[in-house]
Amino acid sequence: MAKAPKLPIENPPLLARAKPLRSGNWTRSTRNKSTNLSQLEKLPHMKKLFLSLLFTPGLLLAEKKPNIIYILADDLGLGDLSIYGQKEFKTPNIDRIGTEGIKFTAHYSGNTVCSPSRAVLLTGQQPGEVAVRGNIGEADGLLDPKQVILPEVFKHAGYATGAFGKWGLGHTHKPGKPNPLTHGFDEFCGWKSQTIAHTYYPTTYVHNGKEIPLEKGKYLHDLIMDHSMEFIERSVKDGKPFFCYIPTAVPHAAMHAPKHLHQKWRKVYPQFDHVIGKYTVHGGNGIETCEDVINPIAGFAAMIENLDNQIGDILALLKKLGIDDSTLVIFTSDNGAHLEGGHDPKFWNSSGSLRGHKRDMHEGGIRTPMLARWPGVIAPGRTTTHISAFWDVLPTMCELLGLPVPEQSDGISFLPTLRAPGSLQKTHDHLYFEFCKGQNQYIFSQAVRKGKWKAYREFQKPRKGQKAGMKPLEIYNLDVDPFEKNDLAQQMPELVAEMKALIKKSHTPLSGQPRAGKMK
Ligand SMILES: [Ca+2]
Repeated sequence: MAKAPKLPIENPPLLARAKPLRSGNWTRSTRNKSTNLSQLEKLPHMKKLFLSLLFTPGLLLAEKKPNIIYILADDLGLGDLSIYGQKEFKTPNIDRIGTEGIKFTAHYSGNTVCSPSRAVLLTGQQPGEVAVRGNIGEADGLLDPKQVILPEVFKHAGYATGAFGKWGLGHTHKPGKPNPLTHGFDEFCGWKSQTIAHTYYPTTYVHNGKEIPLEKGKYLHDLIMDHSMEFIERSVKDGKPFFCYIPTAVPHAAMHAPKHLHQKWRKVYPQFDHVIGKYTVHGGNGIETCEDVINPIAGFAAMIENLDNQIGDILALLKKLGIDDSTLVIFTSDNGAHLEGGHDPKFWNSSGSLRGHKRDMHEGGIRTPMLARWPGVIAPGRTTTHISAFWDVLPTMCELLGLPVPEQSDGISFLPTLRAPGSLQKTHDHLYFEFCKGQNQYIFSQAVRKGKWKAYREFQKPRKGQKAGMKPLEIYNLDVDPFEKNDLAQQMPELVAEMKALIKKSHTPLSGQPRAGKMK
């Protein structure tokens, strides 16, 4: 077997070096920590300082602490929602989040695949700094336990915290191993691992660290969504503000959908009944099988309709519970549209006329929908072109809660944009992205978004007479060339040099860690 060549950068990093905290105000929280005053005496000095700040009148927002529901779709492209231009079907309930709130047109996911994108979201670290740079979601301990991550910020603020769906950062059921519960969630219900989340009919699921048999034929996604709504109701009953994180697996991997909706859409698109969607669940524990899907085109539409109905149920629940005005709902997706399980993003225009899909650094791989609704705070019907990204979510939530931002964060709060458009919103100098396919060094790419400019380059495998290396940097003007067709690099040597410098500055090579090609 040919030996894999080394990348012309330092080893593509998969695990981050430890980074000191930005301030002494944060230290790692533990599950079920309460913040009563008697406990302060037992805490280290700096943690006492932080917690004492929580009890200082006027430091918290004057308004009631809002509930947060953050819904993260999986591999849903920018063009997969009718509010972003989908013509083949409607997503009226998801669209409501945007029409009754705000639509972002330049929001970027944390990466072009699941695990690193989620790591960026939870840590607030930019893609060139974060611990995870590719899909290694079957490994455990991917997140640095010394970092204070998103759910822990909510824990510190006295919130109930729940996660429902695909964790994507290791197993969720192994005793003694990191899992959502050790990273700040009070409750987790979802898939046992990222790989098993490729099927919606696994043999088991995990609830609060326990692996539970799943009834044969039960569509796991629906069970998980039921748990998310029970969590919302229970939190309100308990009188606690809540952070409800719903990293749904929809519409990722196998095009499994509830049977009645699948049948409905097969009648709409009978011309695709000859197409069989296949997905193999690799890895895992070897016992999961993945049922083929007759007419995956119908399966995709049915999955989206099902999710859209459930978002409608959640919005109705907020009204019923009387928390509509005190709940911020955000809907987004972890990366661009996928090409698996018989899904046909070209048929659906899933990338919204952008170039590329999941696993590449063109806009279709990383630019993602984001809708945010908070009646009474976010004026309805707004659209923003503010350039933002997943690593902005942590500082946004910290600002919302009146808490310091954990040191590792590279983001900028977009709360000013949510509250009102205007000059208060700070902007990024640039956004940097990199992707290293977990176990394959041959696939590596980098991108920069700086204003209207987009820079892109990818690794070139060794070919006859040519060494392996990074291909020349490409430059696109997204204002006039959103599909990245017209490479301007030859005409703009100064911008090429500037972008190369930004790539160098933003990419942190990590030493002493496993190389991508040697990961097991
Ligand atoms: Ca994904």
